[in-house]
Amino acid sequence: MYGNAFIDPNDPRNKQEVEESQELLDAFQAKIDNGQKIEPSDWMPKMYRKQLTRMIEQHANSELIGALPEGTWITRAPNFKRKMALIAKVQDEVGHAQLLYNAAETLGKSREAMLNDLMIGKAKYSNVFNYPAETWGDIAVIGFLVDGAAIVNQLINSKGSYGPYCRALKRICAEEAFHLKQGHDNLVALAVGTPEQRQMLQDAVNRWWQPLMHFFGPPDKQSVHSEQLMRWKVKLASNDDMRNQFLDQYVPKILELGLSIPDPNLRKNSETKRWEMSDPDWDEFYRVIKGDGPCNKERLAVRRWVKEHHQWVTDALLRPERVRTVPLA
Ligand code: FAQ
Repeated sequence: MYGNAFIDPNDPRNKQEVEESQELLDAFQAKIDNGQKIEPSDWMPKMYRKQLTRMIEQHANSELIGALPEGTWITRAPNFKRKMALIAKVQDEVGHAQLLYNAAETLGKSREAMLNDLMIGKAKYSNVFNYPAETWGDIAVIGFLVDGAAIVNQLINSKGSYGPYCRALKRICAEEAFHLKQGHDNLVALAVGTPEQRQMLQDAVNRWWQPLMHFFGPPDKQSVHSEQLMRWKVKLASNDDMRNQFLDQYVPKILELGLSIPDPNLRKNSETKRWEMSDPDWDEFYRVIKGDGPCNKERLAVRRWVKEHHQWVTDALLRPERVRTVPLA
């Protein structure tokens, strides 16, 4: 058990979910409809617990793995100021994972189990982090557009029904606002730089555009969980609505820097106010999230390495009896 937030599902006091009467289900839904938050000690349907655990765990995993593509550029940052900013950002992302694992633990799954499921490839994390950061241009695009996409999603989710998740997201969004500024500063520096720098940035935008369109999940008609999650106000916008909101906010910002978007069919329909675009390759999306993306193996290998080499830190903190101490001469 890690921290004091973990609720042991085998403890008889936490067995409220066994009695799933219609009356309880109706009262639960009424609470959500009234805008009240659900807290860890409240009764909740088994499926609510399961769905939230799945979503928060995937989100926590994304923050942890999300530190890796940018982390590879810390030693190669173009100057000291950018290196310091990147170190701080990467550290923040790992901190976000901590906050989210804490929130997920309140639902009964231990952090150890979540990290283990991640390491063995059983648990998912965001598709975008299975792509390489090939140049410094990719760092600008991740900092501005991936963080921008994450903020769109997280601001919406922070108004959801589960108290611990919403509180974690409020804090995360505040920090992400700084990430966005460092991403934008990087992006502008390259966009107004030499022709080579502009080209490097444009290439990065071209590489990341499709993964970014995938980021918000499959189209609404293919989404498996949206309907239930929206009824429970865990999600407050559908995948397509979030994607649309992202395009509304970020397409003008990309175009005003003189960059282009690698989709000739992208345009806003003035009547429906919705963006129309080429259908992103959804087969690629499903391949990547099932473990067959360009960097999936590399990302999980890092987690295995960390487990192997840093287990002693966990042991020292949580199981000091297992740590062999060497007497000082
Ligand atoms: N990647 O039924 P739906 C960040 C899966 S944090 C991988 O529509 P749902 C910060 C989905 O799990 C980024 N898998 O799913 C940062 C399900 O599979 P399952 C993470 C995806 O839950 C920035 C299946 O497809 N953010 O970036 C993805 O209703 C920069 C069917 O899909 C969150 O996790 C995907 N993109 O909606 C860090 C936010 N999309 O579980 C470092 C919380 C879908 O049945 C640097 N999550 N799938 O096997 C959410 O809001 C939702 O879970 C969605 C998906 C919107 C992601």
